[in-house]
Amino acid sequence: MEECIFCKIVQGEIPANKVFEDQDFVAFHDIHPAAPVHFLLIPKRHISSLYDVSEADQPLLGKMLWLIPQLAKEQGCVNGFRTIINTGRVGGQEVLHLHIHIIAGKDRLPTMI
Ligand code: D5M
Repeated sequence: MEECIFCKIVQGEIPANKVFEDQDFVAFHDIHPAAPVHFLLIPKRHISSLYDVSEADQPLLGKMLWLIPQLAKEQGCVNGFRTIINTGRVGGQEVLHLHIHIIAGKDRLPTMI
């Protein structure tokens, strides 16, 4: 996806403050943090949104969920965290590459991003 900004992060074409990377995923700090901890976990493969996943994506999605608490702990989220997935226009999704927001670090976390 030539114009996808998150694909460009995956390809190393634009910089990101990465907190994790393996063969399937990248996690990096959100450029507009809504809380002291605010990072995004994305699959390297371009999937536009949660609306666009297929049955074959189940292992990827399972790994994605499993990774969240590991990365949250590494980022110091000792008392929990919030996850947000915006999906499509109605869901307020701005970047059309599947991503999960992981936010924490203050008492009143936003419910929407
Ligand atoms: O949120 C998309 C999120 O992506 C939003 O919180 C800003 C963030 N963003 C956009 N561009 C970048 C770059 N280049 N680095 C880091 N974070 C970025 P959504 O759920 O689509 O509304």
